[in-house]
Amino acid sequence: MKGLSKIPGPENGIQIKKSICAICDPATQCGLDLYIKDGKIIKVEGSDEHPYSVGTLCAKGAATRQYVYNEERLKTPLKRLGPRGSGKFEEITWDEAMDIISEKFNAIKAEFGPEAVAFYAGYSKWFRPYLKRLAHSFGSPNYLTESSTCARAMEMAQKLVFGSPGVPDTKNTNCLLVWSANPFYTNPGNARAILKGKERGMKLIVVDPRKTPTTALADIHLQLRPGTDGALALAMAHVIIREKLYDEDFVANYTYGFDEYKAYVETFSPEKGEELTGVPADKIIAAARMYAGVKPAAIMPSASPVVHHTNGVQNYRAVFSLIGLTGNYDVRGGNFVNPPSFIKQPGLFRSRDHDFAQVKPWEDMAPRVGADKFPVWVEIIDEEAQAMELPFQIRSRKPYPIKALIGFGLNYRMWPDSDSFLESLQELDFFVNVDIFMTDSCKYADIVLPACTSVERSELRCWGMGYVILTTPAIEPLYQSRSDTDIIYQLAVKLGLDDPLFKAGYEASIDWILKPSGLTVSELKKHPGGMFVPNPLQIPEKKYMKDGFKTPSGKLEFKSKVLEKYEGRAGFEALPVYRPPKYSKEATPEVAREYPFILNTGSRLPMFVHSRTFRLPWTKSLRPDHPAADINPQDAKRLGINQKDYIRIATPKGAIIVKANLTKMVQPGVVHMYHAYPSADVNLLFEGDYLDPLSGFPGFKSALCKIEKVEKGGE
Ligand SMILES: Nc1nc2c(c(=O)[nH]1)N[C@H]1C(S)=C(S)[C@@H](COP(=O)(O)OP(=O)(O)OC[C@H]3O[C@@H](n4cnc5c(=O)[nH]c(N)nc54)[C@H](O)[C@@H]3O)O[C@H]1N2
Ligand SMILES: Nc1nc2c(c(=O)[nH]1)N[C@H]1C(S)=C(S)[C@@H](COP(=O)(O)OP(=O)(O)OC[C@H]3O[C@@H](n4cnc5c(=O)[nH]c(N)nc54)[C@H](O)[C@@H]3O)O[C@H]1N2
Ligand SMILES: [Mo]
Repeated sequence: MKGLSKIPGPENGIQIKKSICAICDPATQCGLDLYIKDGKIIKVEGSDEHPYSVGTLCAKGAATRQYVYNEERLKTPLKRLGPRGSGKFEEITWDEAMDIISEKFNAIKAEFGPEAVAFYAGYSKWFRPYLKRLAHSFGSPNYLTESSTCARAMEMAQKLVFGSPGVPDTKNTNCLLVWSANPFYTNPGNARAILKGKERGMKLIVVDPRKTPTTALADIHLQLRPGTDGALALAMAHVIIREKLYDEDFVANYTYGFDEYKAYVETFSPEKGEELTGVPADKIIAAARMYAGVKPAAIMPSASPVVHHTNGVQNYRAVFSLIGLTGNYDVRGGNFVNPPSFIKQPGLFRSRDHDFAQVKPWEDMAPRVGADKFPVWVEIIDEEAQAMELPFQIRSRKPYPIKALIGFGLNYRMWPDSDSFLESLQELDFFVNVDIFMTDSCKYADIVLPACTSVERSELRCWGMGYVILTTPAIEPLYQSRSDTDIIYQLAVKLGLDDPLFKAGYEASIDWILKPSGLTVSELKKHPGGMFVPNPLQIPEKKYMKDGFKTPSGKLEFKSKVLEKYEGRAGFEALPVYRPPKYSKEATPEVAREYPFILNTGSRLPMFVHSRTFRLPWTKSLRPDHPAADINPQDAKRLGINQKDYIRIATPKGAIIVKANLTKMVQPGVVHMYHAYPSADVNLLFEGDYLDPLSGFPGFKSALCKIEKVEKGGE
């Protein structure tokens, strides 16, 4: 029975220490009970008292020991000896590493300006406010993150429609419209909330091109063709307006641009919707009636699948407009505005993490990377530069050169046309990568620094139910690894930055950030497993009635005033205009003749997180035949492909060879391929500028490809 097999106590020298699992990031961190003996983790369990994970762990968290004690861990700082990519390094001390980095950065700053040094965060979120502050204190606007392919475009769409994002109040809703997520693989908390909702009779509609554990529970599954979300949402709006199911009072008093939106929506009959999306007209009608008819109703979006298209933001604007149409904005059980507390996560307390990170106004620095190409990004995204542009600016040196880059978990396979990014990296004068493991990206760095894992560091986290934790190291950092924040703070000192909070230190910074909440480091340390926030914020409904909307018109915008300025620029239309994906049978029939399949990449697998868990024996064993692409058995039969045969997936840009996995999860005509495999990198198949012009997001989920059986393959 749980916990009984290894009873902690002085007689056996076993202690239980609390921590959190950060193998995935950031909304889904589970509480960990770590059994420690002689400074080593001997067993891992989920923490029963953690209100988010309530004792559970997924396959990845259960493999924590294989992650922490992995033989691929970086052990010491390294300095490159051989050519970039050769993997030849010499071990150096931390002092030497910090001296080399700070001297190089300061020399580049003196010659080219601080903006010539870029600071990048991969998928990890926990150290971001400190890293952004480091960049800005140094004087560089070029703090960039992985969110340039993840959450920011969804946020852009939300900001354009209603200013402040509304999160689905799943606990209180009577109808949940899941627009693209598959939380049974990606977000256990949301999956639990769906199961609970179903128990109390909540209706469930799921929009997904595939069959998944989430669609299996749905009352209505809208199985659209990838990248056609905008057309589907507009057809649903057509039904809602035609049948007068919309909230006339809300629309009349709190929205902008309804008449033009209505006129546009009139051209999207359910039949037209069916033609564009592949979803039968009667299902579109049924879904529209259900979503508009049941009150309150909430839309659960996802960070990536809808915006990984060349028309992504406009598509999500069409989806979010449904929230305005039905008056489900900022109401309990609808899309409720619950302001984030720390690192974009709600926690029912106020903090100053934004002010902490943004030490300088943007106007006092050079324009951010991507500012020219993505003006709407600059106008409404406050956090960072657009990282998709980084490889281009390194090569073009326009509008100014980028000479040095420090990545915290930089993985070049995250970018489309990953090969070209690798070439760009080699054009830099100086590249530093900080990672837990020796990755292929690290092999191209001049200096590599070893970071420790979540169980070896101190980290602040919060969860939506008003729970907060400041972890302390459960074990000492292994080898010579250090926590990312230690590295950031030490670098700030070495760089000679005149920054009071970097001088005061990490914990003093947390106290400063948490000041408005009344929480303190010393109080948090008394609760090693975390604590409920003492006076949780009571957040009222319909705050727009008093404060208006944070949009230029002060209303919810069916027609965007931000975008009105760009009249005539393709992709920047003020109405949520539907365009088919840049490569599709509608937009490029000639390409589609040669490349008849839709290539959809990166749908998550339950046992992998991007590139992180391929190296763990337990998680790897759950998908032994990989890299593999999913194809429908009908397509396979037609092409003479059997399970585990090797297939070649080719786009106009390139080709990879992988195994075939035949599954009815996938609709005919679509090939699904997981991303980030070192031995079959699907991002080689995308051109670097295959992007949504509005957000700069890559079209990872709707390109065109062909497949053929081949005799021998990669792995
Ligand atoms: N084709 C395709 N490409 C995609 C996607 C897709 O769906 N399809 N999805 C996109 C999306 S949504 C995302 S979020 C990105 C994710 O892409 P990445 O950011 O590349 O994600 P990871 O591979 O998880 O993490 C990058 C590195 O961070 C390291 N790391 C882990 N924890 C820490 C830590 O605490 N500190 C430090 N310093 N390093 C750490 C890992 O070892 C890894 O080498 O990929 C994007 N790319
Ligand atoms: N196990 C695991 N969990 C993760 C991650 C991971 O790598 N592994 N990554 C984390 C990250 S960075 C992210 S961004 C989230 C993503 O979280 P989710 O969005 O929940 O996961 P995905 O599998 O990327 O996409 C969800 C569904 O979108 C569908 N989809 C694909 N294309 C389209 C489309 O064009 N339109 C619509 N409507 N649906 C489409 C896919 O079929 C898939 O079933 O997961 C997070 N959680
Ligand atoms: Mo993501």
